[in-house]
Amino acid sequence: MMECGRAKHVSTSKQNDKIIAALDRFHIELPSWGFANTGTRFGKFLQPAAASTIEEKFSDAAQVHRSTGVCPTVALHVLWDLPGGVDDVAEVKTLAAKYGLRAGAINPNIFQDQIYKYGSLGNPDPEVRKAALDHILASVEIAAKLGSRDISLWFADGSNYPGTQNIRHRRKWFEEGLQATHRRMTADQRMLVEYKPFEPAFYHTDIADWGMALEFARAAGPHAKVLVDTGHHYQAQNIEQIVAWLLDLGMLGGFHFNDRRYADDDLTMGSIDPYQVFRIFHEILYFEWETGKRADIAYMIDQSHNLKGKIEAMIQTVTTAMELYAKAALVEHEKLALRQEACALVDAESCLKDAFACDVRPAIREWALSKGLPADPMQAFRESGYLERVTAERSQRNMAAVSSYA
Ligand code: RM4
Ligand code: MN
Ligand code: MN
Repeated sequence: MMECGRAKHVSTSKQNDKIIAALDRFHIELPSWGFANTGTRFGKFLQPAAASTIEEKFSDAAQVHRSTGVCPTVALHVLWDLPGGVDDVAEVKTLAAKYGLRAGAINPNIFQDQIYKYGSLGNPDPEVRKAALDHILASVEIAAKLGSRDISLWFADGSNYPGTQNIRHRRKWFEEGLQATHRRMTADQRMLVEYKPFEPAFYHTDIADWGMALEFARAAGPHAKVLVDTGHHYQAQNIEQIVAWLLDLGMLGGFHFNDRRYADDDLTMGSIDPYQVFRIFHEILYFEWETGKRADIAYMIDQSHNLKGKIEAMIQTVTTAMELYAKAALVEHEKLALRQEACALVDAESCLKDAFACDVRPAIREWALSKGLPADPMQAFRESGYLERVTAERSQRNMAAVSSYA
């Protein structure tokens, strides 16, 4: 049995080495929209320090990267971050570099304009489908110019009532749109197809689950993969099994991490069920050990906090991600494989439980100090005075922007 699973509870030096090696290759991408004022369907509670401009978003993201060391890229939503499209690329590049960051996944916005009331690529109106495709193709170009590899596609398409849309036609239109997108991509780019079972559509969603996303990705072309957003599943769904399947099929492209209690709640990663995140990371690391291959996966955060301070919530998220990844790195794979083979159920399960129970925080602190990073990212951020400074700079403008649901 692993030592820290019993009396000691902190990692041994051999385990420290495993944690350090794991963290050396761990990166997680921040979402630009996680730093802006966002709300619920019913209203926004504004935060005086929230970012409104792309420069402010990069500046805030840089605080998270500075304190944790594992977030060099920022995912962008085209209309929110590059409203001028391709013309904004040069400025975004300059700003990213100014704050020591890079642009990450590029997310087209094919869900908010009035024309998308009945869908984007799945809309019965060919002109709307074309407008959506044009925007996605422009996003591909933006990504290429920014040097971003991933085009991350999430569609709000679907319908609210039985019988109101032809599901098969919409499926074909989606396939055509995704194929056209794939043809426009460079050989270095990837398309990530995200699925979601409901919301904003509440009867059918055009890409409702991983099977549909997988089918679309395969139909689109060799550089299309599936994106798993942990909040986009039905209750009790076994997400790590989906992860294991997609890994085995070579079709797992990336994650949007967040936690949930009821629906797509976008709560802080690991706040409700840290063991689930651990199990996901475990499946990935077990696959890597068994195959000797590095899984090519983009880890991204997809959260926007209404109530927690945005930068602090992001630091908390990244810290949690590092801890759970480090715990997963402690699973003893050889032992696990033998125990699985022998159907030694209790002992096999213990391989996971012992690793999960291990306190990896001292090893993470050691890793951070060896990289010249603060041992305690949250404390370092709080002591930096950054939040007070931007609160003073931004609060007047933020608090004037009150909006209501109706
Ligand atoms: C969706 C989905 C997408 C995100 C949009 C704004 O629920 O998770 O990834 O970009 O929200
Ligand atoms: Mn998402
Ligand atoms: Mn979501």
